[in-house]
Amino acid sequence: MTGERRSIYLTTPIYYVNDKPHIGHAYTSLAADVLARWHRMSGHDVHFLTGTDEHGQKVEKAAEARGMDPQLFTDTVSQSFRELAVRMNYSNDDFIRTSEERHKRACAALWQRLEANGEIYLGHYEGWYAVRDEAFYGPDEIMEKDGQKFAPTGAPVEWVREPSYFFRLSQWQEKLLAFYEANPDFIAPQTRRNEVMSFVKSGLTDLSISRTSFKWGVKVPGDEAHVMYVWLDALTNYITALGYPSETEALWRFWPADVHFVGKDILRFHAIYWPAFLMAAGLPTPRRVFAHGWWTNEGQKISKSLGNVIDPLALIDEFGLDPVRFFLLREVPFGQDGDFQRKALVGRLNGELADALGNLANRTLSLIQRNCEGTLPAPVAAPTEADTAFLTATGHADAAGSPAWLVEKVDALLNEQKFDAALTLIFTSIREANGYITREQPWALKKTDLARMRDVLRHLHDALRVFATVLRPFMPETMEKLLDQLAVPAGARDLAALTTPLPEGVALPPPSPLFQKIQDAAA
Ligand code: ME8
Repeated sequence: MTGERRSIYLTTPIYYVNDKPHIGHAYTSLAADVLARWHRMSGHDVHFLTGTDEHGQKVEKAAEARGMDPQLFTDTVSQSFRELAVRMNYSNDDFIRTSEERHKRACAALWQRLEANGEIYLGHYEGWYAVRDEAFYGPDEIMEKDGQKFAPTGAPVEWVREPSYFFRLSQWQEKLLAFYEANPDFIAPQTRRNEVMSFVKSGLTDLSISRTSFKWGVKVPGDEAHVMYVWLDALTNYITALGYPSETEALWRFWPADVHFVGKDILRFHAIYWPAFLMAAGLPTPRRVFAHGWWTNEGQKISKSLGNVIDPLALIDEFGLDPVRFFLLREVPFGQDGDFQRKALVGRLNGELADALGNLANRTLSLIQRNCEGTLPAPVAAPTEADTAFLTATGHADAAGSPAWLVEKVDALLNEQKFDAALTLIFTSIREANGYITREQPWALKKTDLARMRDVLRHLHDALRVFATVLRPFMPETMEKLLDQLAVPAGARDLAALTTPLPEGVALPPPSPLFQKIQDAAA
């Protein structure tokens, strides 16, 4: 939006293909999608990556349980994540699968580089492992219940004893702490940064990075009895997708990543192991890892055994895609845990989308259609005090000028991944616009002061154009529809175009409702 064009790289976690996607997976990718769309609309060069994590014991076991060959099984489940991306209207530039050849090449290259740098040695692992988390746990982290041993995450653990290669993570403790100090924005939100730092301060041990007790993984170069630890394999996806090990490839311009979006459950892997691997390999470290919170369903933990897993596709079928996209980012401050409540979804959809935004657009556009021959009027008189107050409140720097501050504020908030705050700000402006239309009553002016009515409608049209533009990344389809109804040309829908007013006399198509209200007995 301002300043020079930058290359921006945004990623989601690559999801395990042990089961079909649910609302949590949809949520992380949605956040990345909105930011990708915003940056593109600001004129930046964006690469947005998502995909699937296909190796490891967890996936191997899921395939076994269904009596399927792991490759065939992952082909099927990976496809359901691809379909989710299409149904959620994500604008990802690539979809990576860790069973692809390009990825195996990148993993081997990274391994060899770490080995050449003296960061890897062969030893023996003996300790606890949780297949569900694909993570090793120290003896002091283990809890016992009814004779069963568990990780702090609640995942059952098993005792593993096998030959293993190790990464010298213990040597990186001080360097990691110095890195966090030098890069205060690397881990967000701040509370999570403190957690990671105290974990690192408490001491790091060398990390087992290969397994020998199963086969479904990337083979260790030069020692095929070992497959790589699935997290070393998985994290590498972020550079595979940019052409690593060829650092001269065009896509390499996107490294380091601007934001790795992750859930809080996998922050440690991204904030500790990943920068350590990269520093050890002599590669630049990502700029930020943002760990968002955890969704529950009507107050309960989401779990298959409770049978309360929220299927994003069912939600889309019931409420429409854009209301679901809007709700997920509007309802809960990004970074905090959130509870999914149907009642809240219906309330937001009816109150904010249908009433506040939908009605405003419909009333304004219907009045223009009926009373201005369906063409865009130009302001005639100098703005009144009420007009100036309204235009300023809805983001215009001045009554005649550009919608500077709203766009700049939304930009600043989105650069900190404050999606909810950006939406709150936009909807506060929309409420101002509703106040203005109620006070000015253009429908009454049509009998008393036609020129004034035209001016009021024009100001409302300008405000609606700003709202539709800044909301485009959140609700792409519906906001395109609104921009069509506002007669904003396809080439004038980015942020820079907002400074150029639409010419007088543009023909507007007949308006139609943007959102359907929900009459919800279940809410
Ligand atoms: O961890 N609320 O994959 P995964 C919010 N393959 N977000 C949720 C959620 C919930 N209830 N449930 C899941 C893995 N998520 C690894 C990642 S990356 C190199 C490898 C989201 O399929 C959230 O983003 O278990 C979480 O981090 C991710 O799904 C875990 O997906």
